[in-house]
Amino acid sequence: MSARGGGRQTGVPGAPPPSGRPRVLVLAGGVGAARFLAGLVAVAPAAQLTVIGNTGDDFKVHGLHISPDLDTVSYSLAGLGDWERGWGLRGETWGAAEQFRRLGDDTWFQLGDRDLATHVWRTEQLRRGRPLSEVTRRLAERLGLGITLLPMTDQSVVTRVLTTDGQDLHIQEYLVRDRCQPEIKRIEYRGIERAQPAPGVREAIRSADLVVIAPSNPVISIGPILAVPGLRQELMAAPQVIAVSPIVAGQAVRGPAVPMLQSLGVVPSAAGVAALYADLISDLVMDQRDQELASEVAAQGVRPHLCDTLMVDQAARERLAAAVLAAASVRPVPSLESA
Ligand code: FO1
Repeated sequence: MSARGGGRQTGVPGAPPPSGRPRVLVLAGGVGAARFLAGLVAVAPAAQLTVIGNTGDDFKVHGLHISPDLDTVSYSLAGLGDWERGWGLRGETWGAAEQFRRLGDDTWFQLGDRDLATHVWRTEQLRRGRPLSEVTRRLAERLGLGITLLPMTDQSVVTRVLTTDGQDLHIQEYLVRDRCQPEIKRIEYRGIERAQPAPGVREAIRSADLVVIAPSNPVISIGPILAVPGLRQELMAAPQVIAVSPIVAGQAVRGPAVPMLQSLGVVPSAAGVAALYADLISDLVMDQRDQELASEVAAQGVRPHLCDTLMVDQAARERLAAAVLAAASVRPVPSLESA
């Protein structure tokens, strides 16, 4: 059975939380999380929503600090995101990229003109000495997100991919420049031992009625968050942690989760995801196409919930978010419905 029991029971299973406004915390990477969150805010407008975002993908381009996962979540909740591409802003233009190219700068990591303004603004705020958490709070406020968005840490943590041919790549070099081609030997979260949870992160976990691990890459999106010293223990004491599997029928919905899970010796399946999170989660929302894996998930002490997890449009995003809330036994659903 799973080690999960819920150390800090703030709600009676099945009953609405005492505050009336359920506090839902989501651990988020980029595109998958952004899609899920767009569904969640629509079906749970009364929830007090906090998102802890991965910063292991953060990157410097043209001297600017880019926080891709925080931006993907922000843009999508602000209604500005490009759903087709998955990252960046809708209706973007690329004049600055053209000029960078003329000037001889690398342009494999593309920054659209409007997106560039976010990075210039963030970099200047950081230069003035503000921590990333403060800068992210201001950005969320100015974009009118209506949720609390927290980076996992204010310290620099960089996800690096060590390859079998001896390369040591920044995650963006692996993902974007090299199109996930190099064979992975090991993945490291460099700097993680010095990282502290950003202000508000521990408090958000301690006060959450429900924690949801979004359908993000377990290795490069959720892994760095769980590796911030102390956070895994905090999460183990949360009343209920539910994950959504990003693996459907042995394939990642998007991105290189399959070779990354394999590099950890984890089977790339919903059952593998359940095994990876088994000490944290009580429930796994997994795709109905993986029905035959449900008993394997249950054998790990994790309750399986089957539904269509492919978020092809807003209706599908909302259906998945509703399925997650329905799976929650510290139940935020009644008060959400009456809101
Ligand atoms: N992904 C790409 O595949 N190509 C790009 O040129 C690219 C640029 C980019 C710029 C800003 C940003 O916030 C994200 C960007 N992404 C790009 C997405 C990003 O590389 C990854 O999808 C995430 O880091 C993984 O969650």
